Amino acid sequence: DLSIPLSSLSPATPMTPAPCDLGNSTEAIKSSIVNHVRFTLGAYVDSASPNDWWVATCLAVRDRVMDSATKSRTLHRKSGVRRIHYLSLEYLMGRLLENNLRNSGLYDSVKQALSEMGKDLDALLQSEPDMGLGNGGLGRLAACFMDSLSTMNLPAIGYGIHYEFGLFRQEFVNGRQVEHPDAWMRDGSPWKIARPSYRQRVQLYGRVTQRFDENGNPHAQWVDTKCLLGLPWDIPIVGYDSHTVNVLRLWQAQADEDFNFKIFNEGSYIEALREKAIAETVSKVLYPNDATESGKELRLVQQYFFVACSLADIVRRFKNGYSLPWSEFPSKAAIQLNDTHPAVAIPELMRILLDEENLDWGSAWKICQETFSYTNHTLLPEALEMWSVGLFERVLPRHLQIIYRINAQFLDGPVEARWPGDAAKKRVLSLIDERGGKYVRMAHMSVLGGHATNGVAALHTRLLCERLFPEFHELFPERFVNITNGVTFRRWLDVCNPQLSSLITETIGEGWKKDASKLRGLDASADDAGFRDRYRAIKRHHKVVLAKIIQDSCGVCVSPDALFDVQIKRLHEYKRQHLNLLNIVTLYRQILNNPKADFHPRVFIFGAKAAPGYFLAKNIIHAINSLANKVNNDPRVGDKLKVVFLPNYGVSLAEKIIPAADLSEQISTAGKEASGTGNMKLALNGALTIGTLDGANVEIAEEVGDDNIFIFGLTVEQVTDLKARGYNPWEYYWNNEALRDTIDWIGSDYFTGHAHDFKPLRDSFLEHGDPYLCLADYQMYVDAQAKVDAAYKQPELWTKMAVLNTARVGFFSSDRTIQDYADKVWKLPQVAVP
Ligand code: B1N
Repeated sequence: DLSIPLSSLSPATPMTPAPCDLGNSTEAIKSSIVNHVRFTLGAYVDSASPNDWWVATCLAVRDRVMDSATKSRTLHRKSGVRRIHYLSLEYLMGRLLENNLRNSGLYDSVKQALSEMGKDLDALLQSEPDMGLGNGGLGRLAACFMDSLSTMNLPAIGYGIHYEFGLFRQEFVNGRQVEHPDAWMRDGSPWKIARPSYRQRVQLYGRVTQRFDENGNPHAQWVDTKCLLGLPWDIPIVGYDSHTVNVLRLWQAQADEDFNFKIFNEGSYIEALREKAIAETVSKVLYPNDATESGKELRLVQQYFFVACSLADIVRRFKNGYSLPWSEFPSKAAIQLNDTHPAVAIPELMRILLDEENLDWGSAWKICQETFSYTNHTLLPEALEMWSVGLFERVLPRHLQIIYRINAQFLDGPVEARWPGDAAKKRVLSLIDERGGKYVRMAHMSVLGGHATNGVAALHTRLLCERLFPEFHELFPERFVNITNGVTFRRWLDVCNPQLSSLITETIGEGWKKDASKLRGLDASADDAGFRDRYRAIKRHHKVVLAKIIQDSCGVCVSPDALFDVQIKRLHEYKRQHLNLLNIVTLYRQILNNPKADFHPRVFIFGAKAAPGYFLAKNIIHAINSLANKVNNDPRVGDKLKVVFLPNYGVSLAEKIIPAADLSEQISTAGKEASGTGNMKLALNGALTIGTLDGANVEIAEEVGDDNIFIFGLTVEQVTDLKARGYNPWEYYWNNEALRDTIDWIGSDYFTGHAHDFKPLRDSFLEHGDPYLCLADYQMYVDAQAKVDAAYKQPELWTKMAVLNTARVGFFSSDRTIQDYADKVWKLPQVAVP
């Protein structure tokens, strides 16, 4: 039993006056909010702006949360349990106020308090800017994990970068994507707290020399470096119905004042400030790439900067908190690498242990392996991080030396023992890729430097073992584990769909909020016509709300009685938004050719950002917008078909779209989507999936049952066979008239008046070999869509299927995912905060 008496948590200081009333009564909250309006913001209650009220409300909530944060921190320190440190370059948090209100149980009293002061909580909630410090699934997963860690009373710290600009804001101009900077914290943020006393200094560049310790032993010394300071900002993470408040600690880069001081004294005032500005670019902006890597120096500097700050913070806590030998470090600290982006943590911990703490190589390496574990999020070759040795050597010369030594010991040790004299095996296993230039393979280092490597869905983990790391898997089979992704049901049901949340609680009690497997209790309700009516009414309500958003942001009027068909995710060829487009164009042609056909009206809804430098992705956006423009204004089509592309897709927009979706498009080429997490959120909210057997779709199909999902397309094995035989998209083109007409139409001047506009897209299908096999899956997809149409015409059947989806996706709660990590990888006990 790890619980500690509450009295031991706060130091006995009888002289300290009682803090002001942080109670949860409406009166206490009202006075907190008013105090913040007056004394924090210096505003008059009568004339405070909506933003003032929002800030004051956040601060009133934060005051209450900080108390638990301090208690959690003290308990974790005093009980001396192991903590998990989650290292991620991205956290897609979205808005925080509503989540914090619902999780902390303050929602009703704050709503009441505001309403008694003539303010509308809902309006305040919608005015919060999104904290969009991530690209897509990987960053949103990190945010869901933070929620689950606090909810499940696990001692945790999330580490990341305090980007001044998050993911760009997207706008369409004549159907084309235009990017704008996202100044999410231009006015500051009430959720973050600076911690200047925990500032860190990190080194970069420079060269390596030797020094000798007191025993005359040589150690490497990293000298002539440039220095950066890292200022930590803490964001409290409130769990649902738990008193654990962990923190997300984000590092902001600052210039090293000492460094500047020298230049100042030499009289170069302007030069000194220029250095300062350069230093601050390190945490300026999030790289807008999802599942692609760019190999840019600033990106490597970003990675090392936040890793070095975080490790120094973890080491500080270990050294200050305990007087234990270094061999005990792993019993206090587990470190999870969210993909390879923070993998430089492995040589950095080695550097600290060897060069600063004077440990021998063997002891240091053992500590590293016991501390780290690595999550792989992609098999796409272009997303596997490789840093050129030249760049690495310039930025991190000491780390490169360490990597070379890790590599030599690995190749001469276990690899030589397992495959004596086999140079080919050494080439594929090496940490250095030498197939053309020399590159550091960050994924190999991550597998080697830790004790566990996991994939994010069952299929993905199998492919990881069989295709990406077969030799590593042969050497260290026990190191590979599957941990299927999950999403937090608080944000993705309770917050975004409170109506459905209430209906569920009314039907099966509220146990599901902490144990999602209890949702199975709803299975029986699928056969209850009264329940189905209410379920359908909730879906319709959200469709009405979304229709208004569509009207406002796209200027298109859509009927809530149409089938809402949704594809929301990053724009990437492997996700195949262009396969969706092929089907829509095909339907458009069918409607023109056969106006009387019995086709249920459908609204195709897209949300997606393309990486600014991803030319074909941007061409696909332009094509969908141009198609939308034609279809929506074609009187021959009327209400049968509408196509809308909502601009600036992100967490907050997702919260509006997901509860309103009827159909969830999960149509990636089999073997390409590691997991997907939007698929889980949509199924939870009662959208049926049309999808391939890829990523977590496979497990969703197993959970909901084959009758409650529309699966189509080639399997991973069939994709492999087809490619081995020699895939030729022209065969499909010539053998399928409807497909041919569709592609020809896209290549014509019909949509914009310029035939060349979509030539890149057309050529990708044919001239460039259709690398993601859209044409191979086209007919199966069109047929599956016809089945969807037939099923939607039977509302009772459809609703039954939808209810069964909600009832059967409990497995995809991130609480289950986090429990899997805690059990299988981190060996972390729960510590209840009283
Ligand atoms: O991670 C998600 C998965 O659900 C998705 O299937 C997967 O595509 C996504 C480089 C990535 N993999 N790799 C990235 C992001 C940013 C970047 O700079 C790669 N994102 C994923 C969660 O497991």
